[in-house]
Amino acid sequence: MDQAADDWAPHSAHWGAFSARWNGETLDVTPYEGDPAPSPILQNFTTAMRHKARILRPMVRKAWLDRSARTERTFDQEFVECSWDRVLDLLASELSRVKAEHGAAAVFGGSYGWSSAGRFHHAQSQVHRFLNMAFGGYVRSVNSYSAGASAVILPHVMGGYEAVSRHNVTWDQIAEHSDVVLAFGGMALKNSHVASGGISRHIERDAMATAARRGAAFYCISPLRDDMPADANARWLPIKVGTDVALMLALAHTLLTEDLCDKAFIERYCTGFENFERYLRGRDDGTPKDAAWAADITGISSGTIIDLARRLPRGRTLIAVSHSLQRAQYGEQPVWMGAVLAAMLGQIGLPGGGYNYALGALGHTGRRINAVPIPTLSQGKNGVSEFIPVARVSDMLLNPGEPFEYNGRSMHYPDIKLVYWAGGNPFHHHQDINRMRQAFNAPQTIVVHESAWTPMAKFADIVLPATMTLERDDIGAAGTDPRLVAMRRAVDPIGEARDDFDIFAGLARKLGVEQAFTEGRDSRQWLAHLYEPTRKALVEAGWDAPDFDEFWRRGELALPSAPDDGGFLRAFRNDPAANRLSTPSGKIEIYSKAIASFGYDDCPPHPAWLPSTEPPSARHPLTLIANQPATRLHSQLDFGAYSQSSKVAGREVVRLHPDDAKRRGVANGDIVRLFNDRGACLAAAAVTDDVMPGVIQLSTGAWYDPERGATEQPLCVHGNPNVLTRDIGTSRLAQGCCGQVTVVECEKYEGALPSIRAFDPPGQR
Ligand SMILES: Nc1nc2c(c(=O)[nH]1)N[C@H]1C(S)=C(S)[C@@H](COP(=O)(O)OP(=O)(O)OC[C@H]3O[C@@H](n4cnc5c(=O)[nH]c(N)nc54)[C@H](O)[C@@H]3O)O[C@H]1N2
Ligand SMILES: Nc1nc2c(c(=O)[nH]1)N[C@H]1C(S)=C(S)[C@@H](COP(=O)(O)OP(=O)(O)OC[C@H]3O[C@@H](n4cnc5c(=O)[nH]c(N)nc54)[C@H](O)[C@@H]3O)O[C@H]1N2
Ligand SMILES: [Mo]
Repeated sequence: MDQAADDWAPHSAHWGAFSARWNGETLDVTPYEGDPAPSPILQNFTTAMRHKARILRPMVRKAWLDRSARTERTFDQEFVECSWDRVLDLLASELSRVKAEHGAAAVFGGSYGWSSAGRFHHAQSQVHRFLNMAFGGYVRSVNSYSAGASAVILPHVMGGYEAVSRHNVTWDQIAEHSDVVLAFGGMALKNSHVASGGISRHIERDAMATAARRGAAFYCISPLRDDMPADANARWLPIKVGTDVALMLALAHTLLTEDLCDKAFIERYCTGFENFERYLRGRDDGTPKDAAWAADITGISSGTIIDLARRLPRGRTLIAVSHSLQRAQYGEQPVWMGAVLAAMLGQIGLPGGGYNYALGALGHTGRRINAVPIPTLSQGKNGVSEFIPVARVSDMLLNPGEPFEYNGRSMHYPDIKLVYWAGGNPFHHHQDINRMRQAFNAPQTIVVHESAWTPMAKFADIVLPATMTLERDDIGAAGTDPRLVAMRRAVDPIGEARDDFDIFAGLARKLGVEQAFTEGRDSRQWLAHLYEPTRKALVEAGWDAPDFDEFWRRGELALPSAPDDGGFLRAFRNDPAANRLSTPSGKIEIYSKAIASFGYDDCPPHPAWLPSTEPPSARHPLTLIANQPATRLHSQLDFGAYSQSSKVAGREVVRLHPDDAKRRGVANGDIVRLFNDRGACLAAAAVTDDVMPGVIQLSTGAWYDPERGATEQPLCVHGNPNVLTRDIGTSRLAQGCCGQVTVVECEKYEGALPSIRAFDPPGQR
C-alpha cells in the first residue's frame, strides 16, 4: 500500500486482518481482501474508538489516595483525576514500598488475558517484561483458561500439547481424506473466527463444505445444534452436558467386544491398555461400560452408540475434542479418553484421521505452521519462582500461605499485597464473581492498564489509560498465519491514553531503570528490531525478505509455511523407536504410572467416568452452558456495534428449549432471572429447539453490571454468567477452570428493569 492510499490503514485483530479509515466520528472497516470468510466481529471497532466507556486520563481511587480507614472496593467508588507525572510518581513509590516491605513475591503479575493482536504492544508481554526487567520479578500464573486441564494431561498421555492441538491434522487433510469426524463439543465457526495474533484467512467453512460434498460425515456431539456450521451438513447427537466420557467409553467397549479395535496399534504405540481394559469390561466394579450403561448417562440410545461405533473403523476417522469439554470438573478425563478412543481405532498420525484436540476451537488449529519465526518480545527472566495455576487466583488471594496440590506437587499460596493487571479482564474471565470480589478486596493495591472502563478497571486503585490497537503502530503475526501485517495507526489516541510500552518506560524511568526496560529503543525502533529475526529467516529460506521500511510501506508480507506433514504424531507413527513421545514410556499412555503415583482420586491413572459433584437438582434443574460469544472476543468491545446489535433490551441473550420455557411461562424476548446459590443475573430469553431440553445457554462477555446496594450477591443486570459458575479446579492434577458448565434455575423477571450502567465511567471528582 503506498502513501497515497494511506487513509486506509492496514491493521489486524485477533478476529481478522482488515483496513481501517477514520471518518472523523466512526471507523470504516473493510476486511482483508484475501479472507474467504471474514468475521463480523470486526464491526465492533466502528463505534468503539470514541465510546463513553473509553478511559481518558489516569485515575486513582479516592479512598486509596486518602489512605484513610481501609475501605472495601466497590464498583461505584469515586476516582480522582491525576496527571501522568503524579500518577507515575505514586505508582513508583508504591511499587518500591511493597518490594522493600514484602519483596517481589508479594506482587501478582500473572495478568492473564488476551490483550490485542500486535506482537509488540501486547499488554501481557509488556507487563511481564516490565516486572522482570525493572522490578525483580513477580508471582506468575501457568496454563490458561482455554486449556487448563488439557495442557497438563496431554503431556502425561501424549508427551506434549502442541503436537496434538496445533501441528497435526489440517483442514486440507479433512477436505481430502476424512470419512467420519466425531466433533465432541462441535466446531462452531464463531470460534475459529478468532486466533491470537491475528488471522488473514478463515478456511474452516470451505474445508468442511468440501469434505461434506465428498461424503464425509460430521457428527456434532453437543448440547447445541449450531455448534457445527450448516456447511458441514452434520448429524446432531445431543448429549447431556459433561457426559462425553461415558459415550466415548461405550464406543470403546463396542470396539473391544466386537473385535473392531486395532490391537496391533495398541501393542506397538501404547502402554497400559490392560489396566484400562479391566475397567472398561467392569472386571473390578462389576459395571461394563457398554452402550446400555452409557445410554442412561448420556441420553443417547444404545442402538445409536453401537451403530456409531461400528462405523468408526470402516474409513478414515477423526476424533476431535473441543476445549469446552475440559473447562469443567474432571475436565482431564474427556481429553484423555478421546486419545484412547482414537488409539483403539489405530489411525493416529494418518492424514485426516486419529486424534486432534481443540480442532476448530480457534483459528490456529488445522493449519500449516509458519516455516519462519514471527516477531516476539522477550520477557526477560523472572526472579520469583512462585506461581499458581491461572484459575486459582481467588484461592490465592483469599488463602495466603495455604497448601494446594498441582500436578504431583504440594505447594503453598503466596501472600500477595499488590496486583498488577494489563490486557485482561478477570471480572469477565474468572468464575464465581461474588467470591472473586471478596478475593480482590484482599490486596493492598490493584493497578490496571485498560483502554476502557471494564469492571476490572472500576475495581482498581490506580487506573492507567492505555491506547487501543488502532491508535498505535504494531506488527500482527501468528505462528499459523502465513502473513505478517503492518498494523498502522488509524486514529489518534483518545484523551491522554498512552501505549502500555510508554507507560512502563515512564515508570521504569521513575524507578531509575529505564535503560534495562527499553534497551534504549523507542516503539518504532522496537518494531524494526522485532522484525529482524523474521527477515533473517526469510533470507535464509530464499524468500522475499524486504527491509523493515519496505515491509511497512507494503503493509503486509507473505510468510512460507512448513509442509503439511502431520507433525510429530506422523513421525511417531512412521518410526516409534526413533521418534519416541516425551512420555515416560515414549508411547501413548493409556495408563499413567506417574499419575498413579500422585494418588489423586479426582484424576485416576487411566481415563474414567467421574460424574460432576454438582448435578442438576430439583432446585437447580437446568444445566447452563457458558460458552464463547459469537459477537465478540470474550468481553472485548462489548460496547461495540456488532455486540450491541445482538442484545435485547440491552441484555445478553440466553437460549433455552421450548419445553423448558413453557414450563416456566417464559416467552421469546422476556427478561429472565438466572440464579443458583452463588449469584444471579438477568438476560433476555430466546426460545429455540437448537438447544436440547434441560440445557440453557448464556455466552460469556457481557460486562459485569452489579445492581447497586450492599448485598453479598448483587444481581448482575446485564447477563454475565460468571456470577453463577463454580470456582473449583478441574482436579488436583491440573487445577484448570470449570467455567463452561454450571447448574441454575430460570424464572421470568417481573420486577422493574434496572438500567444498564456497565459502560458508564465511574463516579469522578
Ligand atoms: N464461564 C466462563 N468463563 C470463561 C470462559 C468460559 O468458557 N466460560 N472462557 C475462558 C477463556 S477460554 C478465556 S481465554 C478467558 C478470556 O479472558 P480475558 O482474556 O481476560 O478476556 P478479554 O475480554 O479478551 O480481556 C482482554 C482485556 O484486555 C483489554 N485490552 C485490549 N487491548 C489492550 C491493550 O493494548 N492494553 C491494555 N492495557 N489492555 C488491552 C481489553 O479491553 C479487555 O478488557 O475467559 C475465560 N472465562
Ligand atoms: N467468537 C469467539 N470465538 C472464540 C472466542 C470468543 O470469545 N469469541 N474465544 C476463543 C478462546 S480464548 C477459546 S479458548 C476457544 C474456546 O473454544 P471452546 O471451549 O471449544 O468454545 P465454547 O464456545 O466455549 O464451547 C464450544 C461448545 O462446546 C459445547 N459444550 C459445552 N459443554 C459440553 C459438554 O459437556 N459436552 C459436549 N459434547 N459439548 C459441550 C457447547 O455447546 C459450546 O457451544 O474459543 C475461541 N473462539
Ligand atoms: Mo481461551
